[in-house]
Amino acid sequence: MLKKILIANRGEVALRIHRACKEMGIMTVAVYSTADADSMHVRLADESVCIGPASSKESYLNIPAIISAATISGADAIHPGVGFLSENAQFAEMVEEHGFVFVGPSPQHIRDMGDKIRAKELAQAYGLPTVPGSKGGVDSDAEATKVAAEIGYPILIKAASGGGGKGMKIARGPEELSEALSLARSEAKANFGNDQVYMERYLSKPRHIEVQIVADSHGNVIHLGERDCSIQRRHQKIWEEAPSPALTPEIRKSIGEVAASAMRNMGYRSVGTIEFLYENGEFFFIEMNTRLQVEHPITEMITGIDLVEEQIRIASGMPLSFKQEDITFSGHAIECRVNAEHPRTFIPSPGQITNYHTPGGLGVRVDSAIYAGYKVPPYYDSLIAKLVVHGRDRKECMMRLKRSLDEYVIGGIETTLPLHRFLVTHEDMIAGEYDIHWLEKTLEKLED
Ligand code: MV4
Repeated sequence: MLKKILIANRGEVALRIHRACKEMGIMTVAVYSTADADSMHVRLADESVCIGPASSKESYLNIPAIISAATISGADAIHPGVGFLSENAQFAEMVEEHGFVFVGPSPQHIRDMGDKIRAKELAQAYGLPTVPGSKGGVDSDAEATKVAAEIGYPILIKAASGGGGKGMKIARGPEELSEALSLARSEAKANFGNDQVYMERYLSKPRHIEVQIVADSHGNVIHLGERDCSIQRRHQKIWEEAPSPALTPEIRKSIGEVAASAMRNMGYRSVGTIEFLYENGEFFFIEMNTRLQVEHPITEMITGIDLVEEQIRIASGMPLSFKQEDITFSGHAIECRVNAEHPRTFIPSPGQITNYHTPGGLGVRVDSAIYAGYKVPPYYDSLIAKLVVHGRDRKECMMRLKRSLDEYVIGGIETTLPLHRFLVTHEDMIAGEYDIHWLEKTLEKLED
C-alpha cells in the first residue's frame, strides 16, 4: 500500500482526497499557491509545500514544481485530483519517470481519450454505440458534404481536441455546412492548437448520462451505475443525480454492462467515466473522462463505495474489494454545485465569507474546504461546496434537499444556493423531466 501521497490540487477535492488517505493510514502532502496559504486543504494535510504564485499556470499547472515537491517530501505517489493536470498524459508520464506512482490510468489511456476522434474509434471498436457520423476527421468541404448527405441534417461539427463544447458548430442544412466547418476549424485551432474536426448527427434534445467505471490492474472491471448530468449551463454542470430519472431498468443494465465491457476490452485501469447522450430510448458514446469526477459523491451515496479509496487501492496494485454482483444500488442522490457566483448572471463573486452554517442530518453530506472568515480567491474555479443529499427514493431525496438548501447559510458573497432553491421546487425538476437545454431555456424565460 502507498504510504505518502502528494495531492496536486486545491479546495474541496484536495480535502476529499486527504480524507480518503487518512482513513487508509496514508500520509498526505498538500501543495499550494501563495493565494491558498490559508486553505483548509493545507491546514489539514500532514505536510505542505508552496509551489508558486497565485496564477494556476505557475503553481497548480507547474509540473517541475509539483515533482520537486514530491521529491523533497518523500511522497511515493501523486494524486492529480480533478481539473488542472488530471488529464495531462505528459504529466502522468513524468510522474512515473521520476519514480512516483500516478494515481490514475496509464498515460496512454489518457492520451487516447484526449483525442476525441481516436476515443470514438476505440469506443466503437470495443463495443460502444456511437453517434452516426464521419469515419475519423473530415478534411474538405467535399468530404463533409458527402458525409452529411449520408447521415442527414442537422449535423454537428466537433473539434478533435475538444470537449467542453468549444469549437462545436451546427449545420441545419447543406447551405450552412461550409461556413460551420470553417468556423469550427478556426475555433478549434484558436482553443486547442489543432484544427482537426469531425462530424456527427446532431441530437436535438438529449440527456447527458455518464457511467462510473472502476477497473483494477488485474483485469477486474465493474460499473457503479449512471449519473444524469443534464442540468448544465455553458457546459458547466450545476446539478447531478443518480440514478437518472430517465432510464428504464433495462436501459440502465445495458448501458452499465456495455460500458464495463468496453473498458475491459480496452485494458483500462483506475476510475473513469464514460459519457453518453441519451435520446428516444437510445444511448450513444460521446467521450470518456480518465479521472475522478467532481460529481463522484452521488455514486458513493447510492453504492456505499468510497471511490477515492478504491482509486488509491488500485494505484497500489491491489485488486478491487468487490465484484459486480456485490454492488447494490440503494435510493437516490443529488449533488448541487455551490459556486461563488451570482445566481442569475453567474458572474464570479470572490471575497470573504462572513458567516457560514452548513446543513446536516441523515443523508446530508457537504464536501467543501470553506469556513467562516475564509476569503474565496478570484484566481480559480468558482466551485466552493457540493451539497450532496441521499434519500430512499427520489421524492425523499428532493424533500431532504429542499430542507438542506433552506438551512444552508453562506454570507458575504453571492452563491448559486438561490438557484438551487428555485430548481428543487420547479415542477419539471420534481417530475425529473429535463434535457441538456432545459436550464438555459428556463433561465431565458425568466429574463422576460
Ligand atoms: C453532441 C450534442 C448533440 N449531438 N453531440 C457538448 C460538449 C461535448 N462534450 C459534447 N457535447 C454535445 N455533443 C451530438 N451528436 C450536444 C452536446 C451538448 C452537450 C452535451 C452534454 C452536456 C451538455 C451539452 C450542452 C450542449 C451541447
